[in-house]
Amino acid sequence: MDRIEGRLDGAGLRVGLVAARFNDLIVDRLLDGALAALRAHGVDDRDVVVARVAGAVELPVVAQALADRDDVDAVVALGCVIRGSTSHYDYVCSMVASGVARVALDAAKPVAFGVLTTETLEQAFDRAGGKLGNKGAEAAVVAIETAHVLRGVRARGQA
Ligand code: INI
Repeated sequence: MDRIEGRLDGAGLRVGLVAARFNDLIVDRLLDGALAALRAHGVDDRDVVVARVAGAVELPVVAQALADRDDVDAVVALGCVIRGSTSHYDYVCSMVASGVARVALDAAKPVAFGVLTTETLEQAFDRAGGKLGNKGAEAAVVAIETAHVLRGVRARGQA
């Protein structure tokens, strides 16, 4: 049996982050968590690029531009959609979720989904460094892991 698992070593990995400004009180915490997690796992600050966009709807197109760059190995998309603050919550959630998923498949690179979709601001705080952890940090670690899994799968295929 050939088992391929992703290491959580970010040394040498080049990571692009795209973060929404909408709900920046939350998204800034997700971004801080993601950057801290990348550093903690050995990603060099010089190998990190951060782009800011207006809202969650704009995340996929900029994630795509980052993923298309030869000098980016993995992308992390960060945002926060809160049901209470919009009547078009479902549209925003669906656009960002399907858009980010499509970018990952089209680019064949990890595009981690660090977008909170919550009912309330309190639930968002809980997941942005509160009692339920930091989903931005978790997404960053998943990006590192998935980049290694992809490398492993591709390397074995060439053997
Ligand atoms: N964008 C978000 O990131 N979160 C939200 O909760 C949100 N709400 O509530 O509407 C939101 N809207 C803006 C949207 O992402 C786009 O920026 C806008 O529609 C322009 O394309």
